Amino acid sequence: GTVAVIGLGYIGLPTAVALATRGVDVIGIDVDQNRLDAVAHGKVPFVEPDLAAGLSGSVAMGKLTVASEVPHADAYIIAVPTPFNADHSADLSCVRMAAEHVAPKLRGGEIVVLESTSPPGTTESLSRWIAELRPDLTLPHVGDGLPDVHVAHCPERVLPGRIMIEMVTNDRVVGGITRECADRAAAIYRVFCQGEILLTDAASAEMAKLVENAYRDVNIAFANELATVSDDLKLDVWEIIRLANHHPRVSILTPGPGVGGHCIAVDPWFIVGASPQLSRLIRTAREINDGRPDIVAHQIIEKSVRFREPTIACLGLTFKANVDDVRESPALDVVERIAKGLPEVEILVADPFVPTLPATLEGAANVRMTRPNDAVEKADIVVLLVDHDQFKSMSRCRLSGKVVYDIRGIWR
Ligand code: SAJ
Repeated sequence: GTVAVIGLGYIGLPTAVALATRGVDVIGIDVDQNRLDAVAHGKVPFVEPDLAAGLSGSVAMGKLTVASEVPHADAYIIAVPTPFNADHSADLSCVRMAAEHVAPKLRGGEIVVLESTSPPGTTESLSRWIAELRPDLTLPHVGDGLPDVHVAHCPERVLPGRIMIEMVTNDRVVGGITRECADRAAAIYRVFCQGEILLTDAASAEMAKLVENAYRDVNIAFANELATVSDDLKLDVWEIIRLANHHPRVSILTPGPGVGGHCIAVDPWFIVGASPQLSRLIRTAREINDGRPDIVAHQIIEKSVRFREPTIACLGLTFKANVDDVRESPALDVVERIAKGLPEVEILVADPFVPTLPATLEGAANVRMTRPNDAVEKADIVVLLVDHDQFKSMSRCRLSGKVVYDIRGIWR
């Protein structure tokens, strides 16, 4: 059968390629015409290891095609963004829009899978939306008999930078509105997933996904709080974590400038939104991680004002190492704050994955983009914000005589 993948982003495109390279006929749909054109030419619109070969191969073989309108297909995978609103509630408008485009094409017998990370109850809403749009079809509601159209949730859990590996090797949670829905959805993922496929109900699958990212957020918040507290106590957080991690049951994560990306900085809010009174630890962790860029920037600004006309090099702008993604990047946030806090100071930014100055820095008259080595050479103060491999392997002699703020602890 054919699979339509709606949304060719960081998750949809790799999923489309994973299916197409294994012989499934896949149609990719996106609202962005530039993205469709790129994919139609077998070109990856973002940096992700191992995606390019699979994409160009499946396009050349005719297994992956693109369309700007949702066609009829036997299965639909919805992988659209689910950001949050200013009040941290989930913005489900893209899921709703996908439902509106899929509903008219249904004939009965199809499976619709939501992959987008969503608050508990969203898959049930998706099913109801389609039912309202297509009163002629039977859709599943909890406890119902056999529906015409099956609806399930299969949250993605791949790590950017390792998507093509993890998509195959990770275990996968599939939550159906009915058991039959889960079984049908699981059949799609068995095509490429070598991990275990765990069947459950839709709301549990939604919550499990949120919990995975909240777990990581809470643990990173712990590390970041240690960094802030250690600084206050004039202690070296890296030394303390190194020592504590020698305990057999302690494994503290790495502090940094904060938490970025479109997953860990977002998903815990969906739990807080669903149960605001009771999610105290999860909310606090979010606030600690969101507050980190300001704390880091302040430390650097405070210490820099002692210098006369210093030049500051800021290394790294992406939200984490070895990716080109600056969405919700705490490193970028820190640079913006330093640039505003020290308007007279020249700031040189460098990131091997970011070719031009991101839009949010364009207005800053004191910020310039250069190559990493040039930035370091000209600088009095070096601020390391992202642990890219290229920075790790940078020769230490370049740093001698400079004041170094190694926020990721890679040069210890
Ligand atoms: N970070 C730290 N210290 C650490 C680990 C991470 O400061 O010790 C920061 C990173 O620099 C980055 C942020 O946290 O700014 C998140 O990075 P990440 O590598 O932990 O995770 P993501 O956002 O790239 O991907 C996560 C993964 N979730 C988990 O590991 C539980 C991935 O498996 C999910 O599929 C993805 O979210 C998603 O799409 O939900």
